[in-house]
Order: sequence, then C-alpha cells, then structure tokens
Amino acid sequence: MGSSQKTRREFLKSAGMGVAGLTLGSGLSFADKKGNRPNIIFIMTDDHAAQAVSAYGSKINRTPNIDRLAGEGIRFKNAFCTNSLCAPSRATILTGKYSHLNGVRDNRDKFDGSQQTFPKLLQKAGYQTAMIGKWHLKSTPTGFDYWNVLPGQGAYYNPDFIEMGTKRRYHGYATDITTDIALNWLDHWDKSRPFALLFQHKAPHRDWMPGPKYLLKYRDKTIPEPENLFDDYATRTIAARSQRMSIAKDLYPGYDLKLPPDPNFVHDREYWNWVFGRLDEKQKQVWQEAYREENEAFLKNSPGDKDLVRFRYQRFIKDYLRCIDSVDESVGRLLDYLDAHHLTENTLVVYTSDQGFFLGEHGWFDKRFMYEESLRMPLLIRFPREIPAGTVSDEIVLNLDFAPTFLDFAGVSKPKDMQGESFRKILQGESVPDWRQSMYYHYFEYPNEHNVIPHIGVRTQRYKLIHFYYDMDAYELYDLKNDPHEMNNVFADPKYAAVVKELKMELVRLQKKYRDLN
Ligand code: SGN
Ligand code: CA
Repeated sequence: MGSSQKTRREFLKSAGMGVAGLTLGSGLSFADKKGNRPNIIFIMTDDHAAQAVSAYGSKINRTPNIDRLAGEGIRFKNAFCTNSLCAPSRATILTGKYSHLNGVRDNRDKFDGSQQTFPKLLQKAGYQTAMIGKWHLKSTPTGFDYWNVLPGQGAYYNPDFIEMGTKRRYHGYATDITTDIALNWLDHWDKSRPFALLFQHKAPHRDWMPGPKYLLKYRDKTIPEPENLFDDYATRTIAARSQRMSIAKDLYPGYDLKLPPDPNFVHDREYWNWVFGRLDEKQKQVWQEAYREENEAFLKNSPGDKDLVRFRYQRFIKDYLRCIDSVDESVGRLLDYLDAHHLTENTLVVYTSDQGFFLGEHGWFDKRFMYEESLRMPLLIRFPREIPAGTVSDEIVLNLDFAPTFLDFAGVSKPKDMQGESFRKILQGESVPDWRQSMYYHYFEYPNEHNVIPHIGVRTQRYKLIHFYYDMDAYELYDLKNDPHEMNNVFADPKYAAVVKELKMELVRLQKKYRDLN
C-alpha cells in the first residue's frame, strides 16, 4: 500500500476544491471542460540515479532545485523502468508499451515514428507539443509542433542540435544550452492552448564532462564510497561476473577518467579526441588547468590495487556529480521561470531519468541489470492544483505509465493498446486498492557494450526474481527487506522455495499479460 501524508478528500477540502475533480460523462472534468487542462513539462535526464538526488537521501551530493519538486509535490520511492537502457526507456515512455511491442528493444533499434505516441495524442487533443534536448531514437521526432534535438548521444561542449531538420552548432555547454532553448520556447508558446514540453538533458551520461562552472567542485573532498564497491559476487550467477562495466577495469583513462589517454588504446584516444576536440582554445585551457595538478600527482605516483580503484571511483563520481550540478541549476532556472510567469499553479512538472545508474555499487558504473540502482528512476512531480505538497508514495509505478497519466490529465481516454496505467489518483494522494503489486522487466541488449546477459524479472514490494536466459539459464532471488543491496542471492535457499514458486508463476502471468511470450 502506498503512503501519503494527506488523503485526497482532506486535501481537496483544505484547498476548497470539492468538485474540481468530478468527472463528466465525456471523460472530461469540469476543470477540463473550461479548457483548464494543465500544461505538462517533462524533464528527463540521462542516467541520473536516485542515489544522487538529495530528496532520496543522497550521501554524496545535494540537489536543492530538484528537491523543490519533492517538497512541493510528490516523490515516488518505487518508480521503475521496464528495460534499463536509454532508447528503450524513451520508446516506452512515448508509447506506453513494452519494448517488444514498440520495437525498441535496445539502443541499436530505430524507433518507428509512425506509431501512436502520447505527444501525438496530446497534439490531437489541442495541445502544442515540443521536444528539446536528447532524443536518441534514431528516427526523426514525430508528434511535435517544435523540436530541437541533439543528434545521437549529443556532445557536452559546443553541441550540434537539429532544429526541425536543420543542423546548427551552438557554443557553450549542452545543459545550459538545452535550458536556454527550452526557456526561449516558453517565451513564445501560443497562450490560447495548453502545452506539453519534453525537456530532456544529455547529462549526466558518460563520459561525464562537467561544465566550466563546476569543474573545480568537490576538488578537495572525498566522496563516500558505496559499501559494496569491492563486491566479490560470491552468491551471484555468472552474469554479475561476466559484465564489462567495472570501475576497476572498464573505465578508459582518457575518455572517462580525464587522464592522458593510453597511446596504445586507439579506441580511448579516438573517443577522447572527438569529445575534447570540440572545445575551443579558451575552454581547453580552463579544462586542462582544472585537472592538471591532480593528473601530475597521479602520473608521478600512481596508487596500486584497491587504492587505484578508489582513485578511479573518485574521478568518475566527481565528474558525474558535477554534471548533475548543472542539471540542478537548470531545474532551478525553469522553476523560477514558471514562478515569474505565473505558470506554477497550472503546470504539471515531472523530473525523472530514463533509468537509474550504478554509482560504484557492486563495483560498477552503467545500468542494464535489473538490480535496484539501475532499475529505479528518480520520479518527482509537482502540480499544486492536485498534488498535496510533501507526498511520498511507495507504490510501484513504471515508465510505462507516463503516457496514460499525461493523457488522463489532458482529458484523453487511454487507447486500449497502451499497457501502462494512469497514476493520477496516486498523485492526488488517494489509495488505489487494485494498483499493481508487481512489475515485469525485460532487458535485451547483448553483448553490446557492457556484456550484460539478457534477463527477465519480476519485482514486488518485498522480493525480486531474475531469470538470465540467453546463453545461460539461471535465476537469482533477493529478499529486498533483509538485503536491500542485493548481495545475497537466496534462490537456492529452501526457506524461500514457496516464494520462488509464487514468483515464477507471477512472471509467467506478467509475460502473458504484456504479451511478451518469446
Ligand atoms: C554509450 C556508452 C555506454 C552506455 C551506452 C548506453 N559508451 O554507448 O557506456 O552504456 O551509451 O547508454 S560510450 O563510450 O559511447 O560513452 S544509454 O543511456 O544511451 O542507453
Ligand atoms: Ca540513459
């Protein structure tokens, strides 16, 4: 059951809004009939883990602006993605369908832009729609009145953007530029209709290049390490051991760690030259000066063994957090803009990330696995007209649910083939008795690029069963109450036999329900 601080009835009463939520036969509420449908701003970052949001109790950084959304709205503790990878998550968000039905199982697939998406349905219902920032779906965006997107993964410095088909290079830092473009769009929207703006940052995706403003932040600090940085995978299947996403081994010296690239490692040198080569001379000077002293000390006296892993962790995490500092600043700029333009009350603001990320947990970076850090999406939503301030929910909500939820707010009925559910009632602080008690997960991409073996899985409030299938056939079971960091696979423990049996059945039920049968 979800927890929230006020019931919907209490909230509506205190807000003097007793009838506002009543529904008319047409599916539109009184408020909707008056044309009072909310604007929607969907802020999504790339790879921002909940462990790096202070509203989620981060031990490593502060995100005061993102936290504002939690304080003034709702924070979901159990928001999950259905396939922890960029393009698949984005395709699921747009369509409200699992990967096997929307056609984007992994980052190599091209999104079929002719299919049904929530921006198209909103557009049809009279919304003006815009998509700004990271798109990453290979095909041209459809369903938007305006779009201005980064090609592919985009670049951190002096990025190219494609504005309605025309490519243009901007000077500066991607997070700041994406924000400028979004605020500029907000200066010009047609005030006679509501809008839906998808505002999607590239940050803090690999290779974690901080903007000039935050290059020196955390310099003299040591960021706390996760307890399981030196995980030995003792109880796990071979999947955990065969990945290639370890802090110890798989970060490149130049591209990832900002040390001189290894001259014999062509891939690293080429990647680094490509991203660093974009900086102008002044930007390069500022950059080199920021890392110079530490790099000199490292090259003179490199640590060994575990201390080397620690050094690598510090390098990675500091740059990752610096990227988030720019994102947090961007959210602050947007929220201030909404206040200044009297848009706060009638705009639903969502903050999320396409998936989670390992920040050294299990010794890893990246995502893909169904383990908690990668599965969980930060999800904070503010809509003062309906969401009681300071609400916290532990209901299981999914990226699959975003499309039906936005349609619900726009007064548009959910198409029958959308697989998610609207969680509008949960936002309002109501308890929803028949809400899902388990979620279904399916990861496909293999062996590209981090060698994570394909798996399906089911997670309930208490347990998680994972089935690695492709070139192996093995299960893992975690008791999340006793083992929140998933260090102890209890699949073979006879005490859990009944749980295993039940979850295997649940997995089959969900495969049927979502029509993922191959
Ligand atoms: C790039 C990264 C990978 C990352 C994928 C997917 N490598 O390929 O480390 O897993 O993106 O990330 S890089 O050397 O090109 O940086 S996703 O978020 O886009 O799915
Ligand atoms: Ca991502």
